[in-house]
Order: sequence, then C-alpha cells, then structure tokens
Amino acid sequence: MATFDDHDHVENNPAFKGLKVNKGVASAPSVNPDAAKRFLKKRKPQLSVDDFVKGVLSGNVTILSQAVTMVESAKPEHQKIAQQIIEKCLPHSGKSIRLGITGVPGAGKSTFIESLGMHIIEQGGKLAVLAIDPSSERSKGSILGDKTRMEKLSGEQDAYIRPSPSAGSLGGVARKTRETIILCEAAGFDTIFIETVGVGQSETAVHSMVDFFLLLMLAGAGDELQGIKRGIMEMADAIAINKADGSNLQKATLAQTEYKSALHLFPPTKSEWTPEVKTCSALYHEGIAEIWEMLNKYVSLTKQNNYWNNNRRSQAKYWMYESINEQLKDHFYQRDDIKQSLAENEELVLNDEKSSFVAAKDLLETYFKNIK
Ligand SMILES: Nc1nc2c(ncn2[C@@H]2O[C@H](COP(=O)(O)OP(=O)(O)OP(=O)(O)O)[C@@H](O)[C@H]2O)c(=O)[nH]1
Ligand SMILES: [Mg+2]
Repeated sequence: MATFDDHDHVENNPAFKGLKVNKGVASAPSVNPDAAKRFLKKRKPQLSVDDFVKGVLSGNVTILSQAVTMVESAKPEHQKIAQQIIEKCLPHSGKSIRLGITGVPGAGKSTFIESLGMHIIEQGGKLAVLAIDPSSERSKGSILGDKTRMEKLSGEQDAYIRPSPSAGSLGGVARKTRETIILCEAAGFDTIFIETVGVGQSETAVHSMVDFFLLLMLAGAGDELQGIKRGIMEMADAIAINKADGSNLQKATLAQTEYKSALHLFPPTKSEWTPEVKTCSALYHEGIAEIWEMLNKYVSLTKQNNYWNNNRRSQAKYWMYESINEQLKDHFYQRDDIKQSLAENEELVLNDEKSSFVAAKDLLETYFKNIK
C-alpha cells in the first residue's frame, strides 16, 4: 500500500481526503491561456467576397456595414475585396431615388432628414443616409448632435445611417460614397440621401451623384450670410426654406417669393424641370409631405422624358474619369521614389533653383521611366 511519502504532495494520494493542490509550474505564463483563447475566438473570421455579396443582397445591415468599411479602407487588400463586391452588386443597384441635400451648418439638415426620412419609412420606403464631409471640419459635438437629431430614424430598421468617410481628398471621399450608394441599393434601400455641408466644393461632388439636389435655406439670412454661392443655387432642383414656423413663418414666405424670382433668372434646365421653392418646418413636420410629393413629380417627369437615364449615364461617365484621375494621382504620389524626389524638387522650387515646370517635367520623367 502506498504511503503518503510516495507523492510530491500528500493531497495527491487517493487516500487523502482534504483540499487538493495542483502541482506547481516553474514559471507561470504571462497571459492567462483561457483568456487568450477567448480573445482569439472573438476575432471575426474574414468573410469571402461571396459571403459579403450574399449578405448585402439579403439586406443584412451588419454585413453591409462591413462591406462599406472595405470600401472606405485604404489597405490595398481591402480595396481589392471592395471592388469585387461592388462589381457583383452593380447589377442589383440603380433602382433608388438619390437625393442630395445641402445647406449651411444650422440650416436644419439633420432635422430635415429625420423628418422626411420618417415620412418615407411610414410610406413603406427604405432609406440610407450617407454624407460627404471631406473637410473633417465637423466637430465631434456635431456628430453627437446628429445622433440626437436623428434619434427616431436611427432606431428604425428601415433606415441605415452612415457618417462620411473620414477625411481625405474630396475625390477619394466622393468615390467611396458613390460606391457605398451601390452597396446600399443592392441591399434594398430605395431612397438614398446624401448630405453635405454647404460651405465648400463638396456640393459639386454630391450633385454629380444624385438625381435631385435640394438646397435647404433659412429665411432672413442674406445669401452671403448663408455662404451659398450662385453656382450652388443654379444646381438646385428645389430650394426649401426651413424653419418656417412661429414668428419666422412670415419671413419664410417672403423669402420664398424672393428665391422664386431669383431662380427665374437662371437658364432653363436640361431636365425640363422648373426648380421649385418650398417652405417647411423640419421640426414641426410641416411641408415635408409636400416636398416628398414634389420629388415624386420630378421622378415621373424625368423618367418620362428620359432625362433620368441620360443623367445617370453621364454621371457614370463622369465618375469613370474621376476614378482614373484619382487613381493615377494616388499611384504617382504614393510611390517611394516619387516621394523622395518630390521633396527634393519642392525644396529646389521654393529656393528658386528650379522652375516649377522643369521640376514637374523631371518628376514625371522619373515616374514614367521607373514604372516601365
Ligand atoms: N424652429 C425650428 N428649428 C429648427 C428646424 N429645423 C431645425 N431646427 C433647429 O435648428 C438647429 C440646427 O438644426 P440641425 O438639424 O442640427 O442643422 P444642420 O444643418 O444639420 O447643422 P450641421 O449638422 O451643424 O450642419 C437645431 O437646434 C434644430 O432643432 C425647424 O424647422 N424649425
Ligand atoms: Mg447636421
């Protein structure tokens, strides 16, 4: 019969009835192996392109979000996946109304999107809200503000809200948004809003990817105050004067008359649509249904006269050239040999030791020689 002395630990003897202690180890692992296992398990397996496409087409918003993240990623391997997803989603896209919304900060864009968005969902629509804000001017507070201002909408199953891709060149941000539109359409969203702050170049980018361009204005603030350039008014298919409520109502109606006569001065549009000026209160949901009705009127007119298709086709052509331009530039500027030579040439130009034209020519020559 074994005695207690045969064991390292007395408690390991089967005859021992007290507390058991495990045999010690020379040095404990620095990471709890159980925790490490749990951590590794948590990491999501990478979806295949087909998984992405299947998920998007079935309207799975989690997978849609992951696909959009691929579109937005700067990593070449993500971009490769993104392009394959887009290509497979393309035949299932295009069937939405794409609405561009712009207006200066505080014009009420977020409140308006919430109000019109809820109206659309109540009618059985599915809405995706995207944004273009390449300036990254928007403070964190404003993004938080959006969450509270679009509180109802963000809780809706039939709404998908995606903030602007993080800061980059406008061309890059716009391309990503355009690709995201395709994914959202393939996921079954039949109305797409694209919001931008009316202060910069981004309106032109938004205008070139939407069917209808809506300018939100405030009454009582002069054009200069609102920072709206004539060119932007000229792009608008409609102007909505927001905050037409309370003591502001009269001013809004007056502004409506003024903008109507201002729009008359612009040449007729190719779409045969006469831009309209509406008043609304996004906060009190007034005039919102009328704006949706107007949009639908525009859709049936332009589908009938074929402007709808022609416009989409010329936009597609425009984006082909934009993508080429953007990718050529990226290819040039991201090369290490160019980066080096660019810095040197910049120095020479700044010191008046080389003309800008010669520097550009030298750099391009280096580029063309090295890519052969
Ligand atoms: N009285 C009134 N106030 C409104 C209306 N629409 C928006 N507001 C208020 O105006 C303020 C700005 O509205 P937002 O919807 O955040 O404006 P925004 O254009 O999204 O602003 P940014 O996101 O900063 O560009 C908020 O305090 C809103 O409650 C409206 O129709 N009537
Ligand atoms: Mg906002």
